[in-house]
Amino acid sequence: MLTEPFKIKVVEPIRSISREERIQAIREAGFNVFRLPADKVFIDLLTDSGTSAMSQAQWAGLMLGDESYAGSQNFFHLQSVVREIFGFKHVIPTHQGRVAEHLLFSTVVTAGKVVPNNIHFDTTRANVEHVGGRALDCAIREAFDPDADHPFKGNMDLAKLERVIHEHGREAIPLVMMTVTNNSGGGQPVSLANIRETRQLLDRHGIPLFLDACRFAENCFFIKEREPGYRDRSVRDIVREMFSLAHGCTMSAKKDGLVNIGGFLCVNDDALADQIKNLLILVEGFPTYGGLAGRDLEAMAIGLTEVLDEDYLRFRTAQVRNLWEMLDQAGIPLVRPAGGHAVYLNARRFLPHIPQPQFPAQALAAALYIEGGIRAVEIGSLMFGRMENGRPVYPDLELVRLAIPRRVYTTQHMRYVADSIIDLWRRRDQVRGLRLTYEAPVLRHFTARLEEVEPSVMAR
Ligand code: P71
Repeated sequence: MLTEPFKIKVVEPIRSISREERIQAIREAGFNVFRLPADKVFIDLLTDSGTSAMSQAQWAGLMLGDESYAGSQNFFHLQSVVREIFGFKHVIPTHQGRVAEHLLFSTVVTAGKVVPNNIHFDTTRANVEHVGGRALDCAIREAFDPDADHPFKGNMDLAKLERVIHEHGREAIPLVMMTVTNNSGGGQPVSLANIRETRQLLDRHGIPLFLDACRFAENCFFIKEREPGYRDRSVRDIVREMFSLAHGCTMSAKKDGLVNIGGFLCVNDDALADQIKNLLILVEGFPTYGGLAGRDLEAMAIGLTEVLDEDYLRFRTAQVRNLWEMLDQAGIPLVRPAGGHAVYLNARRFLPHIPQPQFPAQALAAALYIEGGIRAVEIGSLMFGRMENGRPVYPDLELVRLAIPRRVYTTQHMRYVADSIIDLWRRRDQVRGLRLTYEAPVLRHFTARLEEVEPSVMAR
């Protein structure tokens, strides 16, 4: 059902600036959309993270903030909600997802260890590598092929995972992660059957399984729609079953927690929880607030409950699918099928004249900004390209992600986005490649500066 199951109470004006102003802005930003001031963006699809509209209940919840340093009531509310939804014993709040990753990996990963995942997201990979570990991607073959259709394209390739275990040995693998939905591979879901089989395989080797849970509700809604045997089960039930298969999870509540800031880490193991809490106190805060205000904990507790509303999830996934369908009908190359939180353009096929060393996906993101004031994000060579033994290595996928913030944009906004992309598609041969003029040693895509390899026709 494509009709929003909410109405609008508070309005945030947005403004479209002229094409000339946009060209000026993207040049000043070094062709990096992260460096654009947000008021120069018309439709902001940079991320679905921390960009949700909160509900009236969440805004009211802010007034219930108990800002006690220790033992805030909002923590106990959050703890009970998380325990009930996910079923884990220890709930450790953090101010966002990557801190949960950092705490977990600094506790269990040491130099030379290996952490497999279906596909690591950039912060997950960076946090594994930061402590000297190796982050390996073990998703099924289809996950790396934008054109392959598969209902659970986020699934783990069990044969690949088993090979990794044999090659490196059980002792080298402190845990295995699974990202639901698989963000770097197109926001594609993982099936419950696949999680169950992964757990069985890991049990045989005594390796714990952790879920990267950011988009757990969207993943579980896809399970209800697509996986045999789950149509009549509630999403809440499916979530409980999914997390019963894991030893813990990391969560960025900025996605399916429907909040602007927040996250947590869950584990069942008492000793591990103690170690993590001690580190939390050092870097983030006391374990009953974890870097957040009491009011933020309250909003998170309420958001986690609201996200399980199936009318909301039906609308949410339909809105993303609708944008995907408008683009697909126009012949635009996309990752198939539509993801849970985003539509991904296949930049290699959109701009076949731009070679990978010239960052085709970044060039497409910049061109889309110039075209419609739309800000999307590159998930390609800028984010994941790296040097290995003095040679550049490029990722398989060269994507531009149009992430849809939750409960923020209307169906008409999505029509505008589709029309802008279709206009750009007709003039795609005018887009030029980019080269780096500045890059940071890690997570370079956030701050990189680039320039066009030759003067663009777009700019005229
Ligand atoms: C997303 C983000 C946020 C982001 C990160 C990097 C560049 C642009 C935007 C964050 C995730 C994620 C997964 C699967 C952990 C995190 C970290 N995603 N796992 O997709 O997608 O969470 O941002 O709260 O620290 O735009 P955090």
